[in-house]
Amino acid sequence: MICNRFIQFLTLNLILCICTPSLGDIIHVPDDYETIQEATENAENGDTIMVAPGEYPRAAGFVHEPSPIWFIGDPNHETIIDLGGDRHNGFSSQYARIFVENFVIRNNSGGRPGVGLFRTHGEVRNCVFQDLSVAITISEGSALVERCHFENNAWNTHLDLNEDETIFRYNFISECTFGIDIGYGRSALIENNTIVNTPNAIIVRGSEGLCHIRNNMVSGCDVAITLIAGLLDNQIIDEFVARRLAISYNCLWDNEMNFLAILSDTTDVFNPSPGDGMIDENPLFVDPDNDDYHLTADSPCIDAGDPESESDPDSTRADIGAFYFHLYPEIEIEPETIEFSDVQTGVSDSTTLSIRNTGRAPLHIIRQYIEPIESPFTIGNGGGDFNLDPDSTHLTWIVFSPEIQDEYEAAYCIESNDPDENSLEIPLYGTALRVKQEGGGLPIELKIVDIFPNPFNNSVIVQFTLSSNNDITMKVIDLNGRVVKMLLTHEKFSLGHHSIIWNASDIPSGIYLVNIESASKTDTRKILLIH
Ligand SMILES: [Ca+2]
Ligand SMILES: [Ca+2]
Repeated sequence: MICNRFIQFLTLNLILCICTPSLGDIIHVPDDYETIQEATENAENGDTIMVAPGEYPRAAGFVHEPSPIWFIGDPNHETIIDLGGDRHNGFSSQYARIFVENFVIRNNSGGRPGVGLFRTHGEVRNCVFQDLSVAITISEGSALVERCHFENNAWNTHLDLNEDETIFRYNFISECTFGIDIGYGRSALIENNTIVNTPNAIIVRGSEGLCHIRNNMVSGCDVAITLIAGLLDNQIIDEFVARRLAISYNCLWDNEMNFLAILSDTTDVFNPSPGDGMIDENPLFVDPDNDDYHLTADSPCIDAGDPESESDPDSTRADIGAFYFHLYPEIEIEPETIEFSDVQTGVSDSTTLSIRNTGRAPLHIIRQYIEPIESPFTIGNGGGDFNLDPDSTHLTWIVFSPEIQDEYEAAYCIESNDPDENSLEIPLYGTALRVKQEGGGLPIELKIVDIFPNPFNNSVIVQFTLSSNNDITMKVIDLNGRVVKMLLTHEKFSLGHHSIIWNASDIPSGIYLVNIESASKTDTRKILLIH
């Protein structure tokens, strides 16, 4: 619920800031104003300040307005706010809602924040925070902090008395003193962060609200999750932990200690609730010695996040950590060619193609078609677009219905999201013989010519002939005479050969009778359905 709300929120903001500048003006720094502060003082509510690549000694501090306001730097992190080691804030807002994206903010001192939010809501995305005494402070407000890198800061995110839920997701934190520090706030969602080589990775203080900590990777830290609370009786620690912390689907690996509770009268190890998806195995990083904490293909953290959380961009279950491992679908089709031999003209034959997903991500079939369109080959049941989960198979029927004696050649084409085989072709061959003539070559009666395959397990083709244009009713009857399926009800057919496909997946196995009926004639055939 909460995630969806924020995603909608995020999407809306992207639309506001990128797609519809008419809601506010776009101001360029340094083209329109030389400094970010000057641009901010001249901006109006809803404006966007685009800051060009370059190094800037200051960002902006403001009180009530403009609000909301967007600050957008270069997406490749070439817009740098270097605070020169001084006691300066980067962006700091009281009451005004601010959105900060794509900046590198670095190098200050004296407890000042890179982004400071007081009594407001702010969103910080795709920023790099380096060598700061505090990266982000949020006081009596709330924030969304997403896809940021934090390196070598004393304090990363410090929340105090926040009112609404604050969200930290997909952040990478390395070599900081404190990772994510939830102060005496009410609630927070800490998900899919990777925190390494940071003495105190996640700290939760106080007793108010619930902190949901899921899908995080914490490795090489002194303590992964610390709970600090005063005035508590040690006897109720379990109940207290359960009320304050929901910890699930995290990989805590190679830390000195995973859980530590510091209470008023004791310091103790606590155990949140074992068995809820926690992983205590080597996450198999690509190259941690060179700061590459992406996952390798055999990592136990792939598809090991909370199944309830948002899917990864490859449509698979969430991975653990800030860097998901992209999985791919793999299409496999059998047989490699299809050949129909000696089919009588006016009659249909059919066979199935098996489409299998042998990859690790969902296979999306975008389109199936026969090339050229004008050919006696058609796609029967199983055509169209669909999704196929890993390790599943789908059957598509190929039908050959020649009208003229000849040799035919065409291709069945399938388009999918398999990255290296997004378009595949299966050659189709068919030879047609002249129809067996009874009388004058045209069908002389109402008759079921063939039903195949028989026995069948899901789909069956019923072929019939008509001696004249007629209204046809076709039904399936069980051995007690009950109608289990109406296939046709007074439908007009012209004289000649016809076939229809019946998908019987919703009917139990058994012997059935297929009955065809016109105003004056009727014919019945027995079939065996085996699921
Ligand atoms: Ca995944
Ligand atoms: Ca492939």
